[in-house]
Amino acid sequence: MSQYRTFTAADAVAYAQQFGGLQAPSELVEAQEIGDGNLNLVFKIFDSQGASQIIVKQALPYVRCVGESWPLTLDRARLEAQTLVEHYQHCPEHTVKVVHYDPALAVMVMEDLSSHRIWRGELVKGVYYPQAASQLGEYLARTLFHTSDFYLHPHDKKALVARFINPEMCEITEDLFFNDPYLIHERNNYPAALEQQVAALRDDSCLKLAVAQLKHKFFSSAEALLHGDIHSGSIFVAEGSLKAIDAEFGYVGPIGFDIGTAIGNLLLNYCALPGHFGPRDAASHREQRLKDIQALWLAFAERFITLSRHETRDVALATEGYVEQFLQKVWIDAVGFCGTELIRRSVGLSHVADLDSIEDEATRLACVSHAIELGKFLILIAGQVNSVDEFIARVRQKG
Ligand code: SR1
Ligand code: MG
Repeated sequence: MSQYRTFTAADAVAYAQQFGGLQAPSELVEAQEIGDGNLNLVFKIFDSQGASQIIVKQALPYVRCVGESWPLTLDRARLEAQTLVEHYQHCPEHTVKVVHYDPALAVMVMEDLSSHRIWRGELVKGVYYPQAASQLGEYLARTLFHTSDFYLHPHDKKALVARFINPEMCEITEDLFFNDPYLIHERNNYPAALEQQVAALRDDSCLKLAVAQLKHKFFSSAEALLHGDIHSGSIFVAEGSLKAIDAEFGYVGPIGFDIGTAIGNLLLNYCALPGHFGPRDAASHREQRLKDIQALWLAFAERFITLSRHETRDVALATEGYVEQFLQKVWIDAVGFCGTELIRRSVGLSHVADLDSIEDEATRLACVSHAIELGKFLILIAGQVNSVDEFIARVRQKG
């Protein structure tokens, strides 16, 4: 901590010159702070021609979107860099490349993805990337399989768990996903017109039991090194390309959490689409989202099974039929976690642009209300949804 100082734009340029690994570092002349997330400073570093070359990201010692009243560990910069480095080893095609990181300054330098765009923004605009969902499934399968007990020696797996202990970031997820929406809490943020619907979440004992089970799983199920926050704002896309960024919530947790968060964000977009395109034109975009969800799960499951057939090292876990049984449990977890993502993004502290940017107030209310109801429904029926096709049928059933 002693070495830590908050970077200015000039500091970021000097740092990129020193650690960016570029051939002509002296040509880096300018930095623009472009961070629009909830937590960090992000500088884009430009050369004298005005071309962006590299990114410098620094963790602040507090939650940026709240302020200094909510202090937050700087160790998250190390956890983010190490998670991305680990994931890059297993899936370089779909993980941003970290060039350098420094735990004391809580800084990392990474490849510039200016040729890509944030997936969430594209989904809101209705720009379709037909390969993105299956690429995300591929990323999740390869990173999660290779950091699980299927692949790692038990000693290495336990060392991985130890290296990625991430209590403060996990606590944010524990609170925002599994506590706040089901309590009266000052962090919650939802329209007054939805008070009755939100109060019904607090009063639903079956729902709260199901959420307790999911939270317990999040606390205690060390299945693989998760990204930990794999929503559409943590993903860059370009034609035929997808890259995951922003892994500061990385820890060894339940695989279904990453899958459920990813699917949940596609569903949040699904709920928001009538607010951007009107009910009639939204229909075709909604079909794309459902196709995306199917493609994501099928790509994930197919790759995970293939990897397991060829690369499982543990003799018991290699038993014929075991991986399929395991994935069935992951799927059920994913449906439940997906429901919690829908609810916490509608009711809690941290929202999504898909819903928040809907201009017409009445339409926005209807879309948010749909997301809450769909989330609740999915949490309650998770154990009865046996396949992704059934999931899609259930989503259609809810409007
Ligand atoms: C206080 S952090 C709020 C949210 O932002 C991050 O992107 C995570 O999704 C977290 O839950
Ligand atoms: Mg993030």
